[in-house]
Formats: sequence, structure tokens, C-alpha cells
Amino acid sequence: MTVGVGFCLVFLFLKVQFSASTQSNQVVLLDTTSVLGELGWKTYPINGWDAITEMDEQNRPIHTFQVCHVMEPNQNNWLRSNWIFREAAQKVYVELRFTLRDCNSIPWVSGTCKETFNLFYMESDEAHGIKFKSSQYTKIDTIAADESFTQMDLGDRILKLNTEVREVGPITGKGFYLAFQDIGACIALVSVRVYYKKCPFTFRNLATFPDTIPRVDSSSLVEVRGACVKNAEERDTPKLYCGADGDWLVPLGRCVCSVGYEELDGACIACRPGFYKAFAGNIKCAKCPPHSYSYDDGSQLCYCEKGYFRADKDPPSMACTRPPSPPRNVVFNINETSLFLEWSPPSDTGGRKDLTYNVLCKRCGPGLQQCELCGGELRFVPRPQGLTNASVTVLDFTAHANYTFEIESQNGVSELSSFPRPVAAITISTDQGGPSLVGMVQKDWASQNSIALSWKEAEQPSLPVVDYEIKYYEKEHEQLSYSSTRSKMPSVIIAGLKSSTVYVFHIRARTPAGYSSYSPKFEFETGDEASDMAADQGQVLVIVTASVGGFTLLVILTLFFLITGRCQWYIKAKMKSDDKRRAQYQNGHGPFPGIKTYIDPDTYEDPTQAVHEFAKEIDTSRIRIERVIGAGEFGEVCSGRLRTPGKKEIPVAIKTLKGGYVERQRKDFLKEASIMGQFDHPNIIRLEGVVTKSRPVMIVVEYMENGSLDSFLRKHDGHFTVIQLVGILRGIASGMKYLSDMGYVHRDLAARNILVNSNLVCKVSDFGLSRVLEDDPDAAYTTTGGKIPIRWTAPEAIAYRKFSSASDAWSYGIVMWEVMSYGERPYWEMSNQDVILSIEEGYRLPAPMGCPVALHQLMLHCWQKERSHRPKFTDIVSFLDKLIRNPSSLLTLVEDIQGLPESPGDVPDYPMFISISDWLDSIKMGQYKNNFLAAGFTTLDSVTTMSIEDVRQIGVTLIGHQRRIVSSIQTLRLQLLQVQEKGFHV
Ligand code: ACK
Repeated sequence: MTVGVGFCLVFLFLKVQFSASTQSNQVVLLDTTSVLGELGWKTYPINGWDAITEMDEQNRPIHTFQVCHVMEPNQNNWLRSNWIFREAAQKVYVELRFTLRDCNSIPWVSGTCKETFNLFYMESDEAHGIKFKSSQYTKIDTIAADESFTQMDLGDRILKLNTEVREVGPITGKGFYLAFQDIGACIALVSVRVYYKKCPFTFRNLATFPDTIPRVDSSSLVEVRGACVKNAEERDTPKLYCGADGDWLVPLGRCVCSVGYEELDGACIACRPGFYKAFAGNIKCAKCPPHSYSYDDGSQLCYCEKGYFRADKDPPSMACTRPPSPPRNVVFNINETSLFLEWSPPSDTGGRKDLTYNVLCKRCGPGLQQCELCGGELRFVPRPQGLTNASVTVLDFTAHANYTFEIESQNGVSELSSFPRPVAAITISTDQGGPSLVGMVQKDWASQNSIALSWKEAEQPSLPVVDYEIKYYEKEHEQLSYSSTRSKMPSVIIAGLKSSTVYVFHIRARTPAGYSSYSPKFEFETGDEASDMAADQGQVLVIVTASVGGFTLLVILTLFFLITGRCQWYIKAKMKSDDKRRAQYQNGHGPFPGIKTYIDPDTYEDPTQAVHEFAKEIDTSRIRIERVIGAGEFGEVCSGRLRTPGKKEIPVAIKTLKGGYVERQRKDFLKEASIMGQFDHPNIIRLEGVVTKSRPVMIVVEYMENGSLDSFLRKHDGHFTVIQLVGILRGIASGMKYLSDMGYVHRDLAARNILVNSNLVCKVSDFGLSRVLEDDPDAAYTTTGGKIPIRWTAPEAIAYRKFSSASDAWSYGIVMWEVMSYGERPYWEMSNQDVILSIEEGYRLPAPMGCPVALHQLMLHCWQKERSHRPKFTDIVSFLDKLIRNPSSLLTLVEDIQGLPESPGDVPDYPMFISISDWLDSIKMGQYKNNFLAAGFTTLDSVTTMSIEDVRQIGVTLIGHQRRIVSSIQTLRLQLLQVQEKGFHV
């Protein structure tokens, strides 16, 4: 008999809303909610499952399969899907949505009614039509409902839809069937969706990555090489890794836009006319520089305007330039042996700085019809060509000759221009001198130290006067020395003279053709004190102005010296303290002789300097990333291999800094390396090096095969001997002793921050929290952000941030508790606030089950309120060493000494178990249910009589498990006593 009629009616009313939520990384092979016609699935026997097709509100069919033969024993009803083509999938996911009726809500069905059904599959290369043999099918799983519904739910029309997803694979055949076996449940299978995951086609760093099917083995990644987008080229091979869930991970390398193209929204587009890009890279197209243009799209270079040029070595970003104009104002000075030519630079340098001059000499003798090039008899100092200064000295010329000098200016593009080069020319007769172009010289005034002179210009000089040279000397010391000065005007004031002294003056003019002869000698005398009185009147203003200016200058200079002096002092002091620090670190003169002192990287003005001081830069070509092993605070954590020339390749863990970081995050990320790089101890994670010069930025550390200690312990619950656990604790304490000796306070010591290698060696890691607390004062006090690890932190550190090695010792006590309880969460589900309050009230974590008294005593010692009473890490290490040397000291367990309570009220309020099965489940020993039952221990009463020997005899072989069971039996015994005293029965 079935209860199907009423049940099916319910489904006639069922209107299920499906939200089509296929993600981009899922490829759907089958979705019953999107099949419009008949599904055509087969049922065996024919009256087992019922197919019902309903229409939803949008008039789309809902294909539902129901079965509800709950009153009849031995049900075996099969429902088989159509053949499903596998496509590229290697592993598929089957998502089932179904409702399931609670057997307890159907009267009189106990024994026959079931609450599960089974999911099977069979691979095949083709469809088999109606042929069906259940034995050919492989079971995927038993499917149970998270929520079953009752008669009452039916009344309320609340249907509890369950969604279950199962993985199937690897599948190698072309396709497969799914089958559903009912063994007497009341089920409505509302939808079946079969899909596989892929990393979808994507663009990253200007490269495209094709659709990629992840590996069946969910822990390894598929390395995919990207192809650069159009008009882009490779810079470091672009790579992505396809993860098991269809996510792309760890972007490496990149492409960049080629010349003439720039990036816009992930594509490379051509530079517009008027713009150019000369190099491949992630730079924008630039505007054509001055005097250049581009007419076409995608220009690599701009063309120069007419008359402008670009020299070979000119960068494309430089303006086009032209040859310079000729030099100006050529003048000469000649004496018996040398001819000095001098000129002014051209008015137009052509826009360049590489200006030089060439001097060409032509000789036009009286007997010669035309000029000819001077022979090699002339010497030019420094040289005739490529002069960088606007002057040259000519030696060895012939007397009484006419020389014409052509001076040409040239620059880097002169050679490129086909225009004739303009020159400045001067003709010089080597007949020296000429009329003095200076007329009568007169003294305008004289003071004690100066004389003002003026003179008349020659009436009509054939060439313009460039300037005058005034030569003077004390009359009395004519033979000893003379001074000279220049003036562009026919007047001069000469200062710095002696008072009441006669001076001799000669003056000559300079024209483009050279110097004229000197004027005759003129003698003038400087004045005495009296002569200055009048002049002083006129000079007061000048002096006042000068002195005000002088004072200002004095102030500025004083400030300058003060500041620079300070800076010098500061820099020296800083260098001294940095050096001292470094020396301390290097020589090991820290607080503990022979042990280096930790240097806070924040004391470096430039954090990059700190990284490079303490960490080696690794070339990325030496690193091979193999797979992603987790997510760190700043990016993925991967495992891989590190090659070092001349050494064996070693396994490493690689922490990456994900792209898009800001400078602050980069600094914080690398700070951990600057800290870790200072340590060298077998119980501290070893830094191999950093990658900072290419992307992504990485920290490379030794690989720890067993990952973090908390999850490792949870995975191996009860598997270790007490001595092994003490060995783990000893390692951690030794690492912490090293850190505290170096003066480093960890602040986040917890089992999750200890890593375990394949030899069970534990190493302290994660040197990041000090940063979080330091930089973000709020983080210490937020309960939501969880930045401060309340459960692991000493009360004084929580209350007023007093972090010290003593607060690390408190955390160490918590780690001990985590280890002895195989990764239990300290203070279980208590809220952070309750933890703080209960610690304040004196509450401390009780000993974990099976914990030796000595170890719980040590924990309590670490949790002393007064921090100076807590043990030092050196005490902890030697205490644990003693325990290891004396294993018998670990035999007394906390449970053994608890004894019987003085009054029943002292017994903790343990839950009352009603079955062996409940009790074993509560202590996570459910796997031994059958051992107890088979040995005749069927009631809790009987269990309370068991000894450790009995427990061993029934087949509990692991010592940790024996201890856990026996200690729980002792508690049961106490409960029983208590209950009996109260007059209850278990
Ligand atoms: O518990 P786990 O397996 O161990 O997952 C985390 C994950 O990376 C994110 O931190 C693991 N991990 C971190 N450093 C290392 C390492 N040096 N060796 C192996 N696994 C590591 C950690």
C-alpha cells in the first residue's frame, strides 16, 4: 500500500520558483527545469517512481519525480536519466533539489519508511535505449535530506526544499547515465542539474586565456599560457592557473601594447593622428613633439616639419630641430705672435644644445686674384673644427698678410640640412695696430679709493666700437704690475684704489676688426678724507640699502647654516644609531650576549632598505609555482620549488601580494619578510628571500608539509602519544625563547600560526600582527574586526596594549591547551566579551581530556594575572625537557586526581546520555560503538564498571583514545553517583 495519493496531491499544488543561477564557470550538461518537452526518463519497475509534469507561472514545465511506497517493505524503485553527453568534463557535479517526508509524521510506517535515497551513475559511450541493469551502476552517495517535512508543513503548504550537490569523476566515457534508487522513502525529486566547472575564457594583463577544464585532482592547478591581444606583445610569459573550482588564480607575466598602440579597456588601440608611441609598453600615446606631425593612425614616430630634422641619437620625444644661425660679433686681438678670435653665439641655436663652431681660414694676398685656403702653416688652439667655446687662438701667421676667417656654427642636425650654411666672416690684416680710437681722457671725480673717468669717442670710426679696455697702475710702481678693466661706454669708475695716490691710465677701443692702439698715458690722483665728505652724502642710500639687504642675507645665511648644520648633525647621529643598531645585530651584542637583537623595520626611513638588508632578492626564473595552498592576508599562498645554482631544488611556500595593492600594503606585506629575515632558528620559519623587482611581489619561505598546527591536530585527533605532544610544545617554546632573547614580541602566538613539517617539527610563523596593532589602534579594540586575538591574548595586552614576552607566555599557555585538546577552540563558543569577563573573574581553561597534571599546571602558570609571575620561555623549555627525560611524570592525568566530589554539587553538570551511541558521539569516539555493543556493553550502567584494560580488550588500541574514553567513564561514574543520590535512574 502507498500513501502516494495524498502526497501526490500536494505536488499538484507545488509551484516551485527556480532561479536560474548558473555561474559563468559552470557548463550545464543537463537541467530538468529547462527541458520544455517530455524528459523521457525511465522507471523500473514501471509503478515505482511517478513522473509528473506541472507548469509554473511562466508556463514552463516542472518535471517532478515522486515516489512514496512507505508502507511496503523491501522497496527497490529505480529512476534512470537519459544518456548525458560528457563534453569536455572530467569531473561533473550533480545538483539535486528534492523534498522528503519525515517518517515520524506518517502513522504506522515504522520499519518500512525510509528517509534517504541513493544516487548512482554509469559511464557509457552511447545511449542504451531502455536497457537497464542496476548492477552496472556505481553508487555515488546516499542522499539524506537536511530538512524533511511533516503533515503539519503540508497543511501550512510549507515545503522544505533540499539541495544536495555531489561530485562524480573522473569520467572517461563519452557520456553517462544517472540513476536514483528509492528504498522506501517519500520523495519528490523536483530538479536535477548536471554541470561541470571550467575556468572561463578571460582577459588578464592584455592576454586572453581560453576556456580551461580544471584537473580532477582538486589540489593541483592547470597552468595556462595566455595569448597577447591584437597589437600587443609579451613581456614575461603571461600565465594564469586554473583552480579546481573554475577560478583563475596567480596571474603572472603580462603583455604590453606594441609600438603605435596604447591600452584602452583591455585592448590595444592605435594612436590617433598627431600622437605617436615609439616603444612597446604600458604607456600612453604621446602628442607629437614641437615641429613634428603624424597624419596616420598607429604612428610609431612623428615626422619633422620642413626645415627641421631629427639626429640619429635624438629620442622620438624630442622636438625636431634645425641648424643654427651664424655666430655674431666676431672680434679679434692680435699681437706679434698670436691672433685671438672671439665671437658671440648665434641668435638661433636651432633648438639644440650641441652647438660647435668650425673656423675656416682663407688668405687673400695682394698678388692673388682670388682667395685660397690657408695652408697648414697656421696653428689653431685648441683646434679649427668642433670648437665648443666661442673663441680660438691662431698662431704662426704671416706678417703683413690679409686673412679671412669664416666662422660657422653647427649642431647635431647641420649635416642633415641641404641648405648652404651661413657663416660669419672677418678679414684681418696682420699689420698691427691702427689709430687709437680714444680721444682726450678726463677725470670726472675722485674719492679716497675711486676715480671716475670719461673720454671722447673717435669722430667717425670705420667699425663700431665693441668696448674699451682700461689699463692702469700706480705711477710709483709702474714696473711691478698693472690692472685692467673693461667698459662698453666711454666712461668708467675704478674702485679699490689707494687714497692720495697717482695712477697712470691707458685706454684702447675694440672693434670687430680688433683692438686699436692705446691712447696716450693719462695720470690722475685719488682723493683724501676730505674729498669723501661730499661723495658720502650721495652714497648713504646705497649703504643703507646694502646693509638692510646684508642683514637679510645674514639672517638667511644663519638659518641656512643652522638648518644644514642640524641636518648634518641629525644625519650623522642617525647614521651612527643605524650603524650601531646594525653592528649590534651583526655582532650579537643585544640584551643577551651572543644573540642578535631584533631591529624593528619601522625604524628604517625607507622600508625597502630594510627588506634588502634582511632578505635576499630572488630572480623569478628560479621559482616554479605549483599550486595554491591557501589564502593569505595579502594574496594567495602557493607551494612550489626554488632553484639555487649549485644546490638542490627545494620545496618552498610562496606568499604573493595580489595586484592592485597600494604602496602601504606592499610595505606591510614586505615587513613580514624584514622581520623573518632576521631570524635563524630551527623552530622559526626560514625566509628564503623576496621578489620585489618584478610582479607579483612574493615572499618565499621554507615549505612545511603539514600546514598549520591547528588544522593538523584536528585532522589527527587522538593520534599522538603524550610524549609526541610534549615534543611539539618543546619545539614551539624553543622558537619563542629565541624570539624573546632577540627582543621580539610576537603578539599573535596561536596554533594557527605554527607550521608543521613532515618530521613533525613545529615552527613559529606569521610575523604580521605586530604591524596591525601598531598601525591601527582601533584594531585592538574592535570585537567585530577580530584583529586582536582575544582568546590568545593576555589581559594586560587586551586592556592597555602591554605586549611583552610575558604576554607571549600567556599565549603560549593557550597554545599548550590547543595542542593537548587536538585543536579545540579555546573557550569553545563563548563570546570574546565573555572570555574577557571570565578571565577577569579568575576563570581559567580546564585541563583537556587526557592531559597530564604537569602540563595543566604549566598552562595555569602561564595564565597568572600578574605578568611577572609567569614563567620565562627559558624556564618553559627546561621544564618540558625535564618532562621528556622523565616520561613517568606525565602519567598522572588531571582526571586521575580529581577524585570523588565532596558534595554532589561539585560535579559539573554534564549532559545525561541515554545511549552508548550518544555518549560516544559526544566525546567524538563514535567509531567504537560496535566494539562496545559486540562486547556486551549495551547500557551506560555497564560502561561505568569498565577499566582501562576492558577498554583495551574491546579493541580500542590507540592510547589517546583509551585515555579519552576512560576519563569520560570516570565522569559518567560521578554523574551516576549524583543521580543515584538524588534518587533518579539512568
Ligand atoms: O593550514 P594550511 O594548510 O597551512 O593553510 C594555510 C595557508 O597556507 C594560508 O596561510 C599554508 N601555509 C602558509 N605557509 C606555509 C608554509 N611555509 N608551508 C606550507 N604551508 C604553508 C597554511
